[in-house]
Amino acid sequence: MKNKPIYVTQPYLPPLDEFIPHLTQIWDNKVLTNGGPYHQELEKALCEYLGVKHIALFSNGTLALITALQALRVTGEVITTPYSFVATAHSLLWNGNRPVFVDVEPGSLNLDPAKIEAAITPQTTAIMPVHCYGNPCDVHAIQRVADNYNLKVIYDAAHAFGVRDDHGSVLNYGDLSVLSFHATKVFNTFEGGAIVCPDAKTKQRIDHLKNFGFVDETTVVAPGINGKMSEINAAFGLLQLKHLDHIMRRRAEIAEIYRQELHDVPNIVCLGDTGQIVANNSYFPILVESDYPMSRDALYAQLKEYGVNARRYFYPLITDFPMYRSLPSAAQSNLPVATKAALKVLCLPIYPALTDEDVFRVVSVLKRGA
Ligand code: T4K
Repeated sequence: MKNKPIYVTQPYLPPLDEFIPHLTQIWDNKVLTNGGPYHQELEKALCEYLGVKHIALFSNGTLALITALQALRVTGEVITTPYSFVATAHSLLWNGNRPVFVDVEPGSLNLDPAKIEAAITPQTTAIMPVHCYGNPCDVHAIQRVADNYNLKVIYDAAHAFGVRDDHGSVLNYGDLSVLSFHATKVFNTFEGGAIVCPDAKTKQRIDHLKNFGFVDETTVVAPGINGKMSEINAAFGLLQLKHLDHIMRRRAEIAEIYRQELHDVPNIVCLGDTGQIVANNSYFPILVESDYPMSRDALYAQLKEYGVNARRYFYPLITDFPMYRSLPSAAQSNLPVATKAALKVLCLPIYPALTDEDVFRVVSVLKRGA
């Protein structure tokens, strides 16, 4: 019998009957979007859950990134990582910024603060690091460089929902942090995203920008965009929040099985555990080292044969895509750590509906290969 497919992730869907009353409510009051009651309620609930001051909801994380850059009036060059989903750098191009790629640290695969300074020029105005896989960047070192050179810091925190260090939410670092609530994320609203901001004035500017720049019925103060989250998405988010403890617990259990089972498999290295007090286990990345009996790509193909759809996040590097590769900072010689990591990484399946049996099926393929 063919094994049922296992995916790298699958969204958590609460029981449908729990969503029906929300739909009835939306049908009754006929407010579908433009900052309706569910939108407002979700913003409040997320501030509380995440431990942040202000949040502006968006229709997706990419529009939130683009708007964050607009809100801070970022111009010129922005230092960022090649080791991320392509939306990180695309948001810079959409904003007319020039991405300047800096290599990552080998342990976390996050932007290496020690290499930022050498990439700063008179045109540099901001840094856009990514908390890759939800593992926090070296936020204090990044802030020191930013302060020295008067640069803004916008975190792409698409993976970092709910992650905390010993000061609280990692979303409070930098000038702004941007979340994604895409279906593949720990917390999802089908599509969705948010900007976390430190003060009411910035949130107000962001709220105007995501609503075409309108401040009232007849006044437009900026060339804004339509980035609003609809009531259906917001209501689904509120429902997801109720199930988040279960979601987080199950993810942690799965991560624990992988760690225990894989720690003595030669030449398989589990990433993660880099300074967070509360992790979200949004991904489970491993490195397939060169002495493993088969290549990363052969292992990826072998897993597929057993119905296991692992993913090579993040291969290719952003700097390998045609719109970036001719930039001087995109040269492989500038990015040796990221270049190696992209050839070794494999993200293993992790999501609440995955059973222990499924997890052991994944592990057994990795052990058989070794
Ligand atoms: N910054 C970073 C660092 C990001 O990782 C992302 C998004 C963004 C910014 C931008 O945020 P958004 O604008 O997306 O809010 C996925 C997601 O589309 C993307 O959101 C995510 N990062 C990226 C890492 O992964 P794909 O092309 O790999 O997704 P896809 O469709 O292959 O889905 C992966 C697996 O998930 C499927 O094999 C099955 C499962 N799946 C997926 C969907 C969409 C489901 O079971 N149900 C679903 O509805 O990009």
